[in-house]
Amino acid sequence: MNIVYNARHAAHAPQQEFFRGRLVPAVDRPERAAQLWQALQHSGLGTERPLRDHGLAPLERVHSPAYLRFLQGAYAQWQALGGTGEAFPAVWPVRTLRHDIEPRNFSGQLGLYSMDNGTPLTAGAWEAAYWGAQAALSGLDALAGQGAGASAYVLTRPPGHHAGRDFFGGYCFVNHAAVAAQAALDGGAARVAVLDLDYHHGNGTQALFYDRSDVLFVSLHGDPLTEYPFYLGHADERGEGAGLGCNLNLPLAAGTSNADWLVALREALACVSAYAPELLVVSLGLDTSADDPICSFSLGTDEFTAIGRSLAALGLPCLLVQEGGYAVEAVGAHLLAVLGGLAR
Ligand code: SP5
Ligand code: ZN
Repeated sequence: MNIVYNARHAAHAPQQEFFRGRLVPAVDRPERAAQLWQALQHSGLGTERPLRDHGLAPLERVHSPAYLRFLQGAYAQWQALGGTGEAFPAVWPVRTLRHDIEPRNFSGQLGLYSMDNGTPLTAGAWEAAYWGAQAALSGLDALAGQGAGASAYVLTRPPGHHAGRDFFGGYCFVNHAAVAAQAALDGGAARVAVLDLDYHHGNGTQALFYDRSDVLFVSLHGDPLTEYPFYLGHADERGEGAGLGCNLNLPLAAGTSNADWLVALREALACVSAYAPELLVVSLGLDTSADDPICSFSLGTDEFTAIGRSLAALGLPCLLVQEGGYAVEAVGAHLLAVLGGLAR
């Protein structure tokens, strides 16, 4: 097992986020990744691989230049407006408003490039997210030439799967899994599958590849009728144009039993297998656990081990990228269960 760690995740250390109109303690805290890293180091499960800088070009294959420019300068602009602490949007271009003109006003830009007010934009968000994408690309490098059963785990935060071509949200700024999938295609792969196991639907990843046949997106998640991100992730979203049939959503009711979750996992894996990708990217959210503070599935160590074993059974090169998972005391054990199952 190859492991790449983005130590610069700690540059993004939000204190607060909005929840029901009030500022509450931030959920995506550096402690999450510290716990994961500590668990990994004591496990003897993998070999750390170097984090190499691949520059901005691979991010520009997924995100718009205007959005990347915005992200890099956002916090300085917020401060120039007199903003202190984390930046939060206050206005959004909803239906009937225009998306094709970037306002000169920074509040206008912040709304144009975001999807919610629950994602604190900190001074270090860009640094942490940029190096997260570099970590995912480095994980991909580690897999090169290692053969069909090879796997790599990328430990980073903030997560990425809610971030789209030109917006942040759901604690995500840069879509690391999508950047890696696109880089694999650019490196010569014909087909890449992305399996998203986070509790929340990966709206950013889905949207990025929705009309394409060279990326299969398959996701198990809390039903968006009741769960974030609410506006995408339904079962009738099957892809469009050339991508028709290359998108599979398996929304599950909050409170779904572990047995039913595993049935859905089997269906997801059968779909991945049938697609015969050259690489599998897993958006590995651990917020499906019974211990998670913001989610409503109840996976435990046995189920996380089962995830790892079923991924191994696919016999595909596998790049796992860390997404959500907020039960600081439990995430380490859950990660080791997945990686332990995979390594057997
Ligand atoms: C990658 C990922 O898991 N993103 C999740 C984004 C969820 N955002 C909405 C959840 C808001 C919960 N905040 C509650 C804090 C007070 N308990
Ligand atoms: Zn999540």
